[in-house]
Amino acid sequence: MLIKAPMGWEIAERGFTPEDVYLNRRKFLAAASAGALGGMVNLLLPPASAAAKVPSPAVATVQRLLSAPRNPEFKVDRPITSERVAISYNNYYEFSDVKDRVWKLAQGFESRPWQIEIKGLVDKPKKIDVDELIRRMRLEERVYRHRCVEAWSMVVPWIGFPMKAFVEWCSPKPQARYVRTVSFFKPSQVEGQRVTTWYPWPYYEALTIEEATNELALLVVGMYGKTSPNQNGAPIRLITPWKYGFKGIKAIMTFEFVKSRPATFWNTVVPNEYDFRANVNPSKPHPRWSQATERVAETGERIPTLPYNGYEKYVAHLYKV
Ligand SMILES: Nc1nc2c(c(=O)[nH]1)N[C@H]1C(S)=C(S)[C@@H](COP(=O)(O)O)O[C@H]1N2
Ligand SMILES: [Mo]
Repeated sequence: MLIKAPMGWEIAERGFTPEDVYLNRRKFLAAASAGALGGMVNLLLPPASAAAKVPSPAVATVQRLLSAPRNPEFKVDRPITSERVAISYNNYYEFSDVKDRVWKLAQGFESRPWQIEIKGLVDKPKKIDVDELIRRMRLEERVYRHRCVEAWSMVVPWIGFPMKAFVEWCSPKPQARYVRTVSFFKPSQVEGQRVTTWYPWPYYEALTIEEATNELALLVVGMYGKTSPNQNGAPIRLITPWKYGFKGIKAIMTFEFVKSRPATFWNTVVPNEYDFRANVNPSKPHPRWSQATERVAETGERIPTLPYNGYEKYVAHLYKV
């Protein structure tokens, strides 16, 4: 025993993955607590340098994603889009305005480690690492319709946690009426921020507190049972399925609680085409095209668009005057 346990650590130090190290450590602790060693346990503890390595927070995130249950409340009467399509046909202007180039350009993007800042009208402004935040939240999978303002659509199994739980954890002051979200500014890592310099980078969006704490608003950290790939907004993005896709800001760094309605990216760039609410509405055409139908991205099939993208019963009350 005295010889065997330290050897396990030496092997782990020679370059096994954090997961192996973590599991070895668990085995070791289980053996140590089995009783045979009694008061000698401390002598067997690994050096601080080895202990500091594990378990990595990102590994803990992966383990939590794998056990996130699907929420049966959210069913869609259409097939789930293939993962291949959902992760290779993307809108993400920080990388490119060409949808099938985004995933390639996004491969080298550093989406971890990632600090999130919570500020503005909150009891206590704070910063938290994304994996620490994920550890604190109850993850679930939700299959949602996903409708871009350009009139293509998908059905995606997202994994995340309700924004409502996050807002409660932020503890906003009563004067806070909106949640403003801001993405990253890293022109050295992303081509779009170097080339399309006329856009007001970084991407920024906002919701009313009522929208943000509605049951549907989801902060997404994974999809198809894995952590989100960079092109879909790793490490954390918003999904508001009753709104056009552009409200679903990717790679969020800042959440700011404010009193008056903040400016938003697309509404600032083209105010006559993209409004603040951006609720899916088949009877209100875009100035340049109809919104009555949508093209299923995977098949090319044309189907009718539903009011609030099919989520009327969850959100229509928010917009009654
Ligand atoms: N930061 C950032 N977030 C963004 C965008 C973007 O260009 N930058 N595009 C939006 C648009 S227009 C859509 S339709 C969705 C697309 O999400 P998906 O690629 O995961 O399908 O992301 C939204 N979030
Ligand atoms: Mo979009």
